[in-house]
Amino acid sequence: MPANLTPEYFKAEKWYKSASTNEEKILALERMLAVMPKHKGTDHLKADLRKKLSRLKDAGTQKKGGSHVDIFHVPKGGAGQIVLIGTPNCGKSSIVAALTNAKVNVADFPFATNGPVPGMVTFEDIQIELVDMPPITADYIAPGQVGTYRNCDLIAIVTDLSGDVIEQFGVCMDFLESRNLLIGTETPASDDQGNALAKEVFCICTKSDIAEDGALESLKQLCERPMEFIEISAGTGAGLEELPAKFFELLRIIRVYAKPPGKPADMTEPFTLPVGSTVMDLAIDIHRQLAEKLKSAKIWGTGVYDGQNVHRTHVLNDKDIIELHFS
Ligand SMILES: Nc1nc2c(ncn2[C@@H]2O[C@H](COP(=O)(O)OP(=O)(O)OP(=O)(O)O)[C@@H](O)[C@H]2O)c(=O)[nH]1
Ligand SMILES: [Mg+2]
Repeated sequence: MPANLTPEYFKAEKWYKSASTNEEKILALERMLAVMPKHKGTDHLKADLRKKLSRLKDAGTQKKGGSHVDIFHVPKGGAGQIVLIGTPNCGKSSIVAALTNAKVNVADFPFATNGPVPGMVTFEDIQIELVDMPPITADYIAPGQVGTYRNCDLIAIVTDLSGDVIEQFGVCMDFLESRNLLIGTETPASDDQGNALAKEVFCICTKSDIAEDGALESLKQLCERPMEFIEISAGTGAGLEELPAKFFELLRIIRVYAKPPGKPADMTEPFTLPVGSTVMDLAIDIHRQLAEKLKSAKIWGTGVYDGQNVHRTHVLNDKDIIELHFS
């Protein structure tokens, strides 16, 4: 056993030993490799873990199609996917019920939800996907559940302001941290292949109608990382109206409308792109091969005059209208 292995490493090793699916084992091994101190003494162990990892990955690709369905794989829909995490009975399903048409199970007993349920939230002219999830506790998380968080765009921790917020928040943060899901910790945000592992996180504080005095303030004080806390009540509807705009802002996306030359822009179905995207990124999003033929672009929107010619590196803003010309 090499010296200098850290508590973080042992935590990941414990996760590996308790993992019940190959997919989760892979994630745990990746975590072990990511947090392993880098020095000569760990070379052997590193090689060993890499071997295990590649064997598991091979097993995954060789598996014949058929009976196994991963219920925690939620295909992405809409302009972005936000997945809820929280302890039992904290109010997750009630939020999805209030904002979407999804059929979720709201109940006054814990563990009422046993699989992911996606719903669509409307924000102005786009749809954002919100996924209800089974609860987690300090000791239990459904096998494979981590996969939904791994695949999403944004994670929302739900805390019940009428309960022990510090305990609930701690359980969620411990889970996310130990699975390498938090952006900005010392561990890398992506794996060896450059796949994103870590996610942005924010917190929805619900049941404000029956909140304990000072619950939200104590939670904000406790949280060491910059994080958005949004207070709502699914019971009375307080704060719910502002949530879709918040989701849009936190997903860090923009909407752009494509205008065919000589015709009005199609204002019904915007393209959605990450903040910071350029004219060229839009062209690639429309059609990769066509993008190579991009000759010029005209824009109507923020910081430009109407119909201004812009370069392919021009950074787009929300609600810009773009006319692309191809050669
Ligand atoms: N007063 C009040 N009650 C709420 C609010 N949101 C949810 N509840 C109640 O809290 C209980 C649990 O709500 P759910 O939405 O089912 O909680 P959950 O987090 O999905 O629970 P699990 O699926 O078991 O993890 C239900 O009895 C809800 O009616 C709220 O904003 N105010
Ligand atoms: Mg539920």
